Amino acid sequence: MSASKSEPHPDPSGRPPDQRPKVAAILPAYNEAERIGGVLRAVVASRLVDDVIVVDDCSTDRTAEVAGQFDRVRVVRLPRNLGKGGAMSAGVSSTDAELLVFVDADLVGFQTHHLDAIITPVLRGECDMCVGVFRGGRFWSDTAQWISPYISGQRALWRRIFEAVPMMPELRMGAEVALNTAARRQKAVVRRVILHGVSNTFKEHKMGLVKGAAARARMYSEIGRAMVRIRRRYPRRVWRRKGV
Ligand SMILES: Nc1nc2c(ncn2[C@@H]2O[C@H](COP(=O)(O)OP(=O)(O)O)[C@@H](O)[C@H]2O)c(=O)[nH]1
Ligand SMILES: [Mg+2]
Repeated sequence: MSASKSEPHPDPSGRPPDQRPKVAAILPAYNEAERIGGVLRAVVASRLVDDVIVVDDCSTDRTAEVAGQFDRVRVVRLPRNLGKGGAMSAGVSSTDAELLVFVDADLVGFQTHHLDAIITPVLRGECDMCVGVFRGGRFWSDTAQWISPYISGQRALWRRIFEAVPMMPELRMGAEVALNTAARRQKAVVRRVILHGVSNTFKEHKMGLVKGAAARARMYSEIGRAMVRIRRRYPRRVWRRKGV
């Protein structure tokens, strides 16, 4: 599964790598051995990405082994499960990249041009955070993103927005809502791009109906808790005083 076999895509930012900020793609992955290969093939073929990091925190399948077969991929293995927010933080700590792009490891139909479409508006200075929204992949993926378009794991953002959420390692599946709040509080310009033909794999499909439904319920409670925590920790006036 070497990336070198596929031709790299042209750089849509139009800038040579030494004249643009360093970009790291970070994929939090827990038990995604069956799905991560397809996503990584798309990521490693991007000319916009300098560093590809997979964070695996105690998967019980071969996620780390599959990821490790890609030439350009660095696998960060954590000794205990920290949840998605913890994995994202560990990925960020392992790189000095200024521009971060997060991608879920269970995407279906994700291609290099989708990744580039998320990164390019930030690189070009058109926005500070760009969120990728599914469309035309699967009905329920589309519906979920139609209801809550900003709760997406696919996003590019400046490192400073990520670092403005100090409790990120504890937020588990609440990571994205916290980033949305941090971006709003920083008055960051946020844009959405549509990822045509992309969808994700449902928890119920990955884990079975009962465990999947329990994981979904847990996810909604983690999102709710994260919203409360970040708003409590950073009420609007405190952020104003901090000047961010
Ligand atoms: N490293 C790590 N990744 C996780 C964890 N929980 C979820 N993820 C990853 O985060 C991404 C999104 O998670 P998923 O369960 O698919 O959430 P959904 O897409 O919102 O249903 C996938 O790549 C998961 O493998 C975790 O505890 N640790
Ligand atoms: Mg998913």
